[in-house]
Amino acid sequence: MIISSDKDIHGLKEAGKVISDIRDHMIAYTKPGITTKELDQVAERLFKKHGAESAPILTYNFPGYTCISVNEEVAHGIPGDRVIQEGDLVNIDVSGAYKGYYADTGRSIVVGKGEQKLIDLLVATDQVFDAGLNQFKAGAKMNRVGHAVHDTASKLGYKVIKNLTGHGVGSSLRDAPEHIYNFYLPWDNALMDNGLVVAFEPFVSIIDEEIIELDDEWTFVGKQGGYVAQKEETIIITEEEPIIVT
Ligand code: M1C
Ligand code: CO
Ligand code: CO
Repeated sequence: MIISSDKDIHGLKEAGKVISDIRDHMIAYTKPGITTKELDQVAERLFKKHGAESAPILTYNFPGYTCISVNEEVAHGIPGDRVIQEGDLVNIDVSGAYKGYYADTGRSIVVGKGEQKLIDLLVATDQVFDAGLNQFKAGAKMNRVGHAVHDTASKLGYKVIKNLTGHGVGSSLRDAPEHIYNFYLPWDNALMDNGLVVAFEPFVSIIDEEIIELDDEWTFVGKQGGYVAQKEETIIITEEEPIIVT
């Protein structure tokens, strides 16, 4: 969506607060011994408490309130019996609707004491995210974002997942633009509108550049089975710095 009033900004910020609060509660509960289903139940309780709705359920009838992806799982992991272990790489992706506005956010974390290579991956993911975030400016070409994402990841010695992208968000889980690429597309001349709301979500990876879907028709894993981390925020593009609502 493109925001057209203070009411929209307010509504998005409110939705962003609810959704990021659910994300942060889930992260706080992500400890060895808890199952991904139990973590999702933390989200269920909070969605209900706030009077918010899960976007994966509303939009796709996804079998969970949130997506929880562990180790080899990259994204869209289905909450279930899997028990979180010390050292796991866990991605929690929360998206939902509150009073008609949609927000989408995700984080990868390492549980407890983890391998150094995973900690390094998370540090790199933050740096890649920030490099991309700096490129959002009304009137600029959208392809600067992917350029900065890919360049920064490469300089740090990492890959990006090329077949996962960010997207417009706000009035639904997936608004226009359909894709915000995490690599450089020279022919893409699209410009960023002032007030455009997007979910920016680079996936930074140790070896893979592509994901494939498992037979459950939801879970994405790396084609080569390597570790991948994501950070996602819902942002409003302005002529100044973007506003992060999550
Ligand atoms: C695979 C690109 C990554 N919140 C999820 C998303 C996409 N995730 O938009 O960030 C969608 C969840 C739908 C089940
Ligand atoms: Co998401
Ligand atoms: Co998203």
